[in-house]
Amino acid sequence: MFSVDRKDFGPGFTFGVATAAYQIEGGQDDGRGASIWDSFSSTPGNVHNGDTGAVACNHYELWPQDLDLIRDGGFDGYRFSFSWPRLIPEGTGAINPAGVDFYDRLIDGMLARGIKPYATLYHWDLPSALQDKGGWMNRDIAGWFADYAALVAQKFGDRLQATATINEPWCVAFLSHYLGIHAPGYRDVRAAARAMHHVLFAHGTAIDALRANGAKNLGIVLNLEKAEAASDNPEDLAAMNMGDAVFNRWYLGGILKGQYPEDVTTWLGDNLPRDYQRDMEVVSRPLDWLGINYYTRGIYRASTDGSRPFEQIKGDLEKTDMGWEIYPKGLSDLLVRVSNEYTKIPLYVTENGMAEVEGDDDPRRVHYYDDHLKAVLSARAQGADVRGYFAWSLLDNYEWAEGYNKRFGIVHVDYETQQRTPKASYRAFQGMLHNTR
Ligand code: IFM
Repeated sequence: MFSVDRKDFGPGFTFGVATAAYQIEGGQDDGRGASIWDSFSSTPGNVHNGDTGAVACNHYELWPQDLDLIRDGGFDGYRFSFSWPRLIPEGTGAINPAGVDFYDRLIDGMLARGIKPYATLYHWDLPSALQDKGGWMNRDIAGWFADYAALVAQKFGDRLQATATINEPWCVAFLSHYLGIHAPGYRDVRAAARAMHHVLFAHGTAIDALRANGAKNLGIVLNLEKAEAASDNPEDLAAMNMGDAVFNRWYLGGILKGQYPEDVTTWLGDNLPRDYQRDMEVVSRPLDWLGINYYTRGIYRASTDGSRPFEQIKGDLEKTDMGWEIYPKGLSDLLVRVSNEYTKIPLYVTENGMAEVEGDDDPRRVHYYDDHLKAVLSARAQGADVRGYFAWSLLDNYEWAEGYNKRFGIVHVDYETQQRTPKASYRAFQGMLHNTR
């Protein structure tokens, strides 16, 4: 059981669960095009155990029972993502009618159960045909993405509670083009610099396209980490400042102030697209809400060989199976910081949760959620306008480079039988939310 109560959050606060298309859907034979995660995951060495999302949780067929779980848990909303290559197999041009039908059924299924659809346009499964043209490194992606956004608004917009453009642009740009850990797996500063700008430029063109086609309640979802320094010495403090700039301030500053942090533009220099400044008005289009995904803090120190602007070290707090420190205070600190320094638009915690391989009894996860829900209450008490909280994730699912080895679900999935079994954490939410929807 949780120690917090639904009433503590006041009327109108939204509780939900989150997932993403490639991580749960499977269902690759309906005319869906290839995505960068299909080829990346089937290349040896990229993903734990060579796991791919080909079947995943087979949500493509089992969605009715998954939506029943959301309804029976008492959740108000379901945060899901559209698969771009399922809707437009080549990324641009012809539409896949079976893909449109699938999302029609899914959204209508939510509405029939009283669940509000919170959609994300892009949660990392870029159509391979667009990667062939440079993907996020190519400025043209702003147009391709806007056309895709317009299609989503036309087909589904009137039934969506809210729409986010991009999930976690830091991962799309830096993790995938500088650190090489996610598809397409580049380790190249120029590739990263281009992706860092284009992903936000495309976010802005998509906001315009969504609005022009009548979609309402628009936002973006950022993954933020509380940045801390390994020590008080000036080199470590400078490293922390740079880490914070690359991870947090690039996205917050660009989107909410129309300005990138100078320390990062100086570092990236000519690797940035020429005249990127002319796009900043589009990058910073007004939003209706901001989503924040929170998992842990980052501890920074000066790079030992001086080759990089910062290094991260492991802290000594209790960790999840991802090796991420459990640090609820970081969530309240971030929410308050965003509210004080960046924006007064409504904030949503669009993801929060922990990986742990346990059976159906997951007391550590129950505790984790309880502590983070208390952190949300603390942020609200300090003036942050937090309107909702989405648990990551409804189901155990495909954890990208970690494959099926890491389990984030509040519902256990047996990948052999596709049997779903609610864990204690699901029951804790159900106990708190029961009969309140
Ligand atoms: O599984 C991911 C999700 O796709 C994006 N946010 C972080 C989660 C846990 O790593």
